Amino acid sequence: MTTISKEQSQPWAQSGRQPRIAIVGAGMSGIAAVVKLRKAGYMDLTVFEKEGRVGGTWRENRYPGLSCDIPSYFYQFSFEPNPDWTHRFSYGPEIQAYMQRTADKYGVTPLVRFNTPVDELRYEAPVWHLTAGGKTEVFDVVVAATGVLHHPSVPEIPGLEDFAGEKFHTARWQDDLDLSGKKVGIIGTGSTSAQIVGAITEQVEKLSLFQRTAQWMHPLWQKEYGPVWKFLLRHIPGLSKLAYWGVLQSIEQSFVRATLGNKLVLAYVAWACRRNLEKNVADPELRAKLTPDYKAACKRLIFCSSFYPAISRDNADLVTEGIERVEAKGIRTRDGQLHELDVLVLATGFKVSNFILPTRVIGEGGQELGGRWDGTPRAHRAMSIPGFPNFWMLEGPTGPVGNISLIMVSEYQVDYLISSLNKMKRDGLAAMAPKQSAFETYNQAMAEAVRHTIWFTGGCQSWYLDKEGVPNIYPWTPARYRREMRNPDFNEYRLMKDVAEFASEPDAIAESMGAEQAVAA
Ligand code: N01
Repeated sequence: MTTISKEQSQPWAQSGRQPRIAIVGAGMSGIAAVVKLRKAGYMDLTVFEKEGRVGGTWRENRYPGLSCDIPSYFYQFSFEPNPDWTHRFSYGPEIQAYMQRTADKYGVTPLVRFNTPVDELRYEAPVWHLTAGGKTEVFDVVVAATGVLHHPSVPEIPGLEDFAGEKFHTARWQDDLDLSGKKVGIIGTGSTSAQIVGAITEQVEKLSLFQRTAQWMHPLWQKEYGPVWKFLLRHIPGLSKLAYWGVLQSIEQSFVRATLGNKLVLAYVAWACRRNLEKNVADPELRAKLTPDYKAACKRLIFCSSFYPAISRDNADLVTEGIERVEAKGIRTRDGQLHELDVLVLATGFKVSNFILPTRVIGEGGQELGGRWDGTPRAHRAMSIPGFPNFWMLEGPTGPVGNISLIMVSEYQVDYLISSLNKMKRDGLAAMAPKQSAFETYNQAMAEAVRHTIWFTGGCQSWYLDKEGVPNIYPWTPARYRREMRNPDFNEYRLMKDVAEFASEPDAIAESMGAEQAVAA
């Protein structure tokens, strides 16, 4: 622990100074946080970024075919409408350029300490001690904007280390690798894999796709935007907003309803996916292998029009026999066959239970976040955790992450954070954290409601499920989440004026740690 002066530990809302806010991560939610916090008058901001550029997922993912399956006019910041999107569904490099441009334009970039991963966050009421790059500093508020899909999940397949060719995870794409004339193997059949298969099959000598589970796919209605439309967007006031709102409504009324269990929309999605498969895969044997045995939209629905034509090509092989092991020359499947490969791509997804971990986060009473979660991360309204005062997450556990714009979700969450800071300022609070009881009520209601969603009833395994097999995802409509984020109920929080007094109350600490943990302690 660093020794700090009395002035440094004086609650910001009682001393009239600005709160020192640390934002961990300079991806899209970190950028949104800086822009909106500054607009709201919170100016003392420091962003810690583990890599050398802003952009988060769009900086890390550079694989061929990378695109966003959420329409461009909806996958943008509300404060930075872009009339120049070239396509209805933007390609990765264009989104990354937009992130960089926005960060530069709004003065985010100079606030970022690049190549500075945060090692530890320790709460010493009422401030956080943040250790990064061997240095410990004090902050009043910490905002974890670390994203969900950023820790590559590398499968434990025997022999993986023995492979003699190039081998990498999709989020670690080798930029200078020429795939022409190569035998390429891809393990995994999620959204990432579908986009890569669609993009590279034509150029490689042979593409072997190792499928453990077939996926339902909806066509992606891609379209290039012409100059007239871009001119209108630029010059007609409100047209950009209308486009944003139009897409929001169409998604909320269609795919969102499907995932939440609306039978009619689900029937449409199932029909559209089946028709997509039948129309685009002529070979009945291949079609059978590509037909999932669970309901459409149970896994994160894939939107892709290039996959079926690519996997139907003569140089593509869909391997459904299980993987026995990896060898120096390729992959041996359980039927004894060796699939020779020059390049092995792991499209095996991400460790989705980590969020800010493995950063050590230590809250009240010395409790560690990793231990508290124990592989089953939960949060109050996807943003805060009992026992971790003045600590907020963007895109934290239990948030709405299924088939909608995460930029929109992050912006709602930043608005909620600002309302909370304003409350602290108004009431001269030293700290706030959700009550254990409010956290439990929220999570129990969620656990009940999520059982009616297709993620639970659809009969599949997916990254939405936690280690208990329960979807860790917001089970109501995004419109409801929007209302909740706009109207915080501060009765759900412990609002602390005098932290020293609070810390000496055993009952309060027990509540903050959760009853069982406190008993064990
Ligand atoms: O990862 P995934 P992803 N042996 O977890 C397989 C977002 N995204 O990177 O289904 C063999 O979906 C696994 O098999 P199974 C989007 O939210 C968005 O593709 O578990 N196979 C599965 O097929 C998406 O949902 C866009 O049986 C193994 C695959 O690997 C999320 O990112 C674009 C295995 C992992 O699929 C993640 O997508 C791209 C093993 N040991 C991604 N382990 C947009 O357009 C795993 N698999 C916005």
